[in-house]
Amino acid sequence: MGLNLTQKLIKSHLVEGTMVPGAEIGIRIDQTLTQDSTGTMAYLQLEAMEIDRVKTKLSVAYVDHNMLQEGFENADDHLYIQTVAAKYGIFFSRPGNGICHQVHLERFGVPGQTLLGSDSHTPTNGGLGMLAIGAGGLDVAAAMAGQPYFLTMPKVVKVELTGKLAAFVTAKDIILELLRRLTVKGGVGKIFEYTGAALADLTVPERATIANMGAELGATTSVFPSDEVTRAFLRAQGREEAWIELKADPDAEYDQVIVIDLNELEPLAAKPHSPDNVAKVREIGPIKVDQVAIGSCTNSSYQDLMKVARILKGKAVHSGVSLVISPGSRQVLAMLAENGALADLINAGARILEAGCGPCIGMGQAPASNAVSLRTFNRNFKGRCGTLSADVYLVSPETAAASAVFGVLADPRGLDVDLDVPMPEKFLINDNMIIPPALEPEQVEIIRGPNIKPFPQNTPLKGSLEGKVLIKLGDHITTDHIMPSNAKLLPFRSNIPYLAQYCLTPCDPEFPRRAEENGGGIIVGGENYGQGSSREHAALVPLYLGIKAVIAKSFARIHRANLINSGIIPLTFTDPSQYDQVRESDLLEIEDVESQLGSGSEIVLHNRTQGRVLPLRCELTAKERAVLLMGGKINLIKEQLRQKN
Ligand code: MIC
Ligand code: SF4
Repeated sequence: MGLNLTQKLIKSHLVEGTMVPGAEIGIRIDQTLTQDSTGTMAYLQLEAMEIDRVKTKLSVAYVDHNMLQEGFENADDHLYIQTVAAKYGIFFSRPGNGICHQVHLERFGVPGQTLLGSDSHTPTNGGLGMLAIGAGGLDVAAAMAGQPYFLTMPKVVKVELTGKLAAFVTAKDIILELLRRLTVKGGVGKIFEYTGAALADLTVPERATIANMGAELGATTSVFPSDEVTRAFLRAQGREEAWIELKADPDAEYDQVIVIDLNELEPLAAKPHSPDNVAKVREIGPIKVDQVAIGSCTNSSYQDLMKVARILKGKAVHSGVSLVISPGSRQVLAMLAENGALADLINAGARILEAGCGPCIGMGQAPASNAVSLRTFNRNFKGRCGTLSADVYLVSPETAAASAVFGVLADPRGLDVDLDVPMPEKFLINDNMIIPPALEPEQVEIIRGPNIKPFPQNTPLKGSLEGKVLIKLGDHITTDHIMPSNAKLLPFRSNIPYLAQYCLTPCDPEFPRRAEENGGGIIVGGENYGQGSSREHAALVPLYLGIKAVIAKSFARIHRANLINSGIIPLTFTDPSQYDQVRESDLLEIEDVESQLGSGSEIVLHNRTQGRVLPLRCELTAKERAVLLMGGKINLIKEQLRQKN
C-alpha cells in the first residue's frame, strides 16, 4: 500500500513510535519559529535548558505581535529576544519585517521539512509542503534544544478540490466552507491533506490561506503537495534550490475523504462570534459596516493586497467605514509601494499600518461600541478585537474591499474590476531586516529589562489533590477567554504575575481574586476547552494562580499539551451528566494522585461537598504521564540533563 503525503512527511522524521492513528509518535524538528508574544517565555525556557546553541537546521525569532510601544515593556521584550537569538544561533526578524508565517513562507520555508512554531497558525507553511505544527513555547524550546516533538499520530483527511473558483470567489471561501461543514472541533486529531485537479490553479499564498485556517478546525496541521506551483513560488523568491517534489502515492489511503467542488462556492463570511458560524455573504445581506480590517497571516499576501488595490483604485472608502490595512510583510508593502498600488490604497482612504499582526491581536484599531467590523483574519471570538460589544465577520479580501466602498456587507461578484493578478516572476527580495545569529556568541550579552520576570514552575504531584471548583464554564472557551490579549495586556507576556490579574476575566471578573483567596483550585469547562491560540500563558497564569486541574468535556490539542507541560492535570468527564452535577464552589479531591495517574486512565474524583464519587478520564501517553508526575516539562528536562551530567 502506498503512503499519503502526510505519512511520507512523518515517516521521514519519525524517531519514535509507529504511524498508527492514536499512537504517540516523536518526530525530528528541522525548523522552529517563535513570535514575540510567545517568544519571551520560550526563550526563558530555552535558557533554563542550559544548551549553547540551537540544534535545529534553522530557527527564526520574529517580532510581529507586540508592536505598539506605549511604554518600555514591548521594546524591552524585543531587545531580550534579539540578544537571546544572537547568542543561541537564531535568526531575528525585526519588527516591521512582517508576520512570522508570511515571512517564513517567503524567505525560509522548505518543502518536506518539519516546522514547529510557538503560534497556532504555524500550519500556514503547510501551503509550501512543510509539516508545520503549532505548539506551546516550551515544546518549541525543547525542539530548539534538539528534542523530538511528541504528538498523537493524527488521522489523515483527504480534501479533494475539484472544479474552478469563479471570479471573486477565493481560497478564503474554500476554508470557510470547510469550517461550515466541520465546525471548530471537526479537525481535532486530524491532518488535512489537500489534493485534486483544482490545486494547479491555487498559488502558494492561496494554499497558505487554507492551511492557516485549518487551525480554526482544531486540526494538527494541513499539508499541500510540493509541485510546479510551489517551484514557481520558490523561484520567484530566489530560492528554487529549496524545492523538491512531494506528493501522495497513487494508491495512498486516507481515514476520511472530503470533496469540495469549487464551482459551487460563492463568497462566504463567518458571522460573530466563531469562525465556523459561516453563511453566504448574499444571504447575510447588506448589513451596515463600520470598520474593515484587511491583513493578518490569513490574507495579506502580495496578490491579496493587489486585488484589494484594484478594487479600491479610483474609488473612495465609504464615509461610514474606517478601512485599515496591515500588510503581511515588508516584501508585500515594498512591492505595493514600487508598483503604485499603495498609492491607490492611500488615495481611496485606506489607513496603512506597518507590516505585522496589528488589529488581529487587538494591537490597536478596536472598533466602536456595537460596531460591525469585517476582517480578513482568522478569528472572530467575542472581544478579541478589543471591543466586547462589536460584531466581527471574517471574509475574503475581495469581500472586505467591496464592502469598504459600499459601506455595507457586499458580495464582490457585482464589481466590474479585473482581478487577474498574476504571481510575480520575481518578488522583491531584501533581507536586511533579518539579523543572522552572532558569529561570536560568547561576546553577546543578553539584555533583560525589568519587564522580564521568571516564569512559574510547578512541583511533582504527590499525595492527595484537593481544590474548590473556582469557575464552571460552557463550551468552546478560547485561550482569549483564559488569558485575554490586547494592546494593554500584550506588553506583559513576560510578566506572569501581572497577567494573572486578568485570567478568565472575560467570563468572570472576580475569578483571579477568588483563585487567590482560595489558594488555587480547579476549573470546570465544556467541549473544546482552550481552543484558539497556542499561548502557554493560558496555562502558566492558571499555574501561577494555583490551578491544579481542569475538568472539561474535551480539550483543544495545544492547550491540553500546555496544561500538561505546566503540570496541570487535564481531566475529562466520562458522561455529560457529570458536568451537569458539578457546581461552582464544590470541594473536589483526588486521593493519591501519583499512583492514580501512574496506573491508568481512570481517575476517581470525590466531590466532598455533594458526597459523590465521579470516575473521570485522563488519557495520557507514557511521555505525558512522566511530564505530569514531575510537575511539568521543564522539571523533567532538567532532571534528564542532571542525569546526563
Ligand atoms: C493569535 O492569533 O491568537 C496569536 C496571538 O497569534 C496566538 C499566539 C499568542 O497568543 O501569542 C496564536 O495563535 O497562537
Ligand atoms: Fe498574528 Fe493574527 Fe496571525 Fe495570530 S492570527 S499570528 S495575531 S496575524
